[in-house]
Amino acid sequence: MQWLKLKLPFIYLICTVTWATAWANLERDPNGYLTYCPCMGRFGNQADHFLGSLAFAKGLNRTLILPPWVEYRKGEMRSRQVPFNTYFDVEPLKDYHRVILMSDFMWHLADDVWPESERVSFCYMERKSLQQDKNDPDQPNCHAKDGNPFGPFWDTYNIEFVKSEFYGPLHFDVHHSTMATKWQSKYPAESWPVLAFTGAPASFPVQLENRELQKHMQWSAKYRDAARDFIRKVLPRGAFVGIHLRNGIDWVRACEHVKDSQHLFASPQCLGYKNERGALYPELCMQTKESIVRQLKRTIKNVRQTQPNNEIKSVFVASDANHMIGELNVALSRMGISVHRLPEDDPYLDLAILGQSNHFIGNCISSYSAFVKRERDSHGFPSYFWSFPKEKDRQQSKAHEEL
Ligand code: GFB
Repeated sequence: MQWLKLKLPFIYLICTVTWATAWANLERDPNGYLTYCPCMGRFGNQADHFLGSLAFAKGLNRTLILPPWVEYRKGEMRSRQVPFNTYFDVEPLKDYHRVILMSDFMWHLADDVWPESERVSFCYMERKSLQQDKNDPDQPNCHAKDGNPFGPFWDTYNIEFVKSEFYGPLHFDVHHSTMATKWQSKYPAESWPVLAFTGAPASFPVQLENRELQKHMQWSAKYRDAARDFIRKVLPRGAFVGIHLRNGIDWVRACEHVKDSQHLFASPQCLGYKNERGALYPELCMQTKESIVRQLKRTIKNVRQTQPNNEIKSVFVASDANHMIGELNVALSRMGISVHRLPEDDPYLDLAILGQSNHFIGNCISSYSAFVKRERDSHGFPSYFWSFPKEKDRQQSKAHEEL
């Protein structure tokens, strides 16, 4: 008891300092805030959009409100919102720009900064509602909460909008023009403390200039530890290749668009933003099992020759549908290589492990693969893409090298 009496003032001091620090961090930003719904696509798309939104917030010198990740579960009508920091740490983002978790903003600052009567939704131009009776020609609207995930997203924080604002023709590229100044003069923070966007204020795929912001997206301790444990406890000792096989039915359908496009989803990551490294071709999107096995064996042999001290011992497969574990085990067993996957589907843990592999082969068109590629680039780890360069081009350049 005596011990507690002596310590009480000290405990009180610690609590006061911790409390004061927490609140000091939540002081109102006089430069304003930016919030948006990551309403397009799944994780890869949302991550691309996140990097652009982060750059945009910095360009406008507004604090970025970190949105939760929007997830879709089979059989559920409404999206689930998962707090941003479930997967990524908040602190490393602050090395680049001011950010605040959406829950912190809503619980501690919204009443003061963004009272219910002043919640305006921003969209480029009128966004028609799917319910015809809601569309009033005299009162065009963003219908920011119309449909899934739009409604469930803002509902998570009990946000209702009282008005709409159309920001066109302004856009989000703050790298190549005086766009940031235009936003600031049209929407000064004093009269527009919060800009709330119906969708992400960013392009898809991620703008070239914003790719490097990936280095500020660092996995939360939970995912870092889980990835490390899997690598240590399940994979055999030695180097491993991480591969991403994107082959679900949605992907088969998406790949049909290759024939009428210059670019599809994340394809600029290998072809270049102006197709400077070639035109789109079907195998870049969907590969045959034979070509996957061929490329994997070739990669392993190359590493054996060039890095004899760090021989590849295993392959880790991440996939949304067919992991090809049987086929790959048969094909690689003679090379003394085992093939592994997670026991249960976990898109985030798959990503975290792929990020740590010694070598990575991904799908150039997939924004899910693009996340891994950017993360690895930020660490200087090597990555390759399935069927890239094109088999014919590869043979030509090999013949050229041999000459
Ligand atoms: O991330 P995402 O936008 O990438 O969407 P793409 C694909 C989703 O599929 C991921 C799951 O967010 C995961 O939920 N998924 C994909 C995986 N690969 C894996 C994997 O290796 N492991 C696990 N566990 N899950 C495009 C979208 O997807 O697909 C387009 O960009 C469109 O918007 C198209 O929907 C059909 O870029 O690959």
